[in-house]
Amino acid sequence: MRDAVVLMAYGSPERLADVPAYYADIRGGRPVAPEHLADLVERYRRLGIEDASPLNAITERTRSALEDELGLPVFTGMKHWTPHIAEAAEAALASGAERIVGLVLAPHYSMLSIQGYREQLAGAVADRAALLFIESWHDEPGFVELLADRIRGTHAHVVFTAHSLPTRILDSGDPYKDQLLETSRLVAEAAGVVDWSFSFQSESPTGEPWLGPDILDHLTSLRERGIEDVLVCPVGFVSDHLEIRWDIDVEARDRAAELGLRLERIEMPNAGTAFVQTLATVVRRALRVPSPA
Ligand code: FEC
Repeated sequence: MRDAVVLMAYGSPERLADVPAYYADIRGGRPVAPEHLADLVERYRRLGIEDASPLNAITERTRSALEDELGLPVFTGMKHWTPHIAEAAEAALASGAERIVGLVLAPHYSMLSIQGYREQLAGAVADRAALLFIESWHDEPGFVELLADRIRGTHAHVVFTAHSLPTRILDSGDPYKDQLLETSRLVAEAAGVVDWSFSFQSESPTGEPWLGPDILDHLTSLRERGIEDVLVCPVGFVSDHLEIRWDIDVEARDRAAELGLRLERIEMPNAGTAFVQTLATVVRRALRVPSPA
């Protein structure tokens, strides 16, 4: 059997001029308010994407390291930008793959996130190879241990975070929130941290209710409880990208400063060796190939 991996990520614009098309893709044909677009362009400008697009660069480093680790071809597919998931699927098929493992660089399943990756990949593969799609890896021991290492020994109150989603996901029994709380609990237990909480981040202005509490409100509540030091541990993301480098490093930090709170965040997994080895373990399990001793 010839195997290949399609490694999927959200995708990020390379240039400020790409932002309108990128945002339109995220909105999936629904209208974009001009003020929201202007705000997004400004966030990307302040992130400096014309010089370096962090998410795309980190995803390429992860892809290359995973390919070396597995000894299998790995192709990158982006949900909302280039190279698209369909292009990665074609490249995997062109490499002769009879089985394709689909792995998303997001650990938690939701019908509003991972399901979209699955539909794009399955549609592109179109039964031309067997598809082994990994739905979630939120409790993978290597991932839990890696995050536990980042918070072990802290004296700060640990706030685990993840991208919010519209509350309507709860009506259909979506496992997203439960999986997020499960990861947070496992990480805290592994690190021996008892002083922790969870909040959402990065809510989008779509006009419907989103899961809360949002981290900015949550910081206010923590300060009211007398907490002075916070360590943010984003469990729902794995890379330094807009949602980390803006929403946490700028917005949450500014709010913390206003409140007189000290706020730090953990170093993200990015393309680190232990993280790539964890991803390789997840892929090998899907292929039923034993991991090296
Ligand atoms: O660095 C970058 O350029 C990209 C960072 C980025 C990541 C990311 C991950 C997730 N999102 C999820 C859900 C939603 C929903 C909407 C939504 C909107 C945006 C916008 C930008 C954006 N997201 Fe994102 N997301 C990233 C970036 N996201 C930019 C649009 C402007 C804004 O709201 O700031 C609302 C869509 C709509 O309008 O209907 C829902 C989820 C994740 C984590 C899983 C994953 O990575 O796929 C869930 C990274």
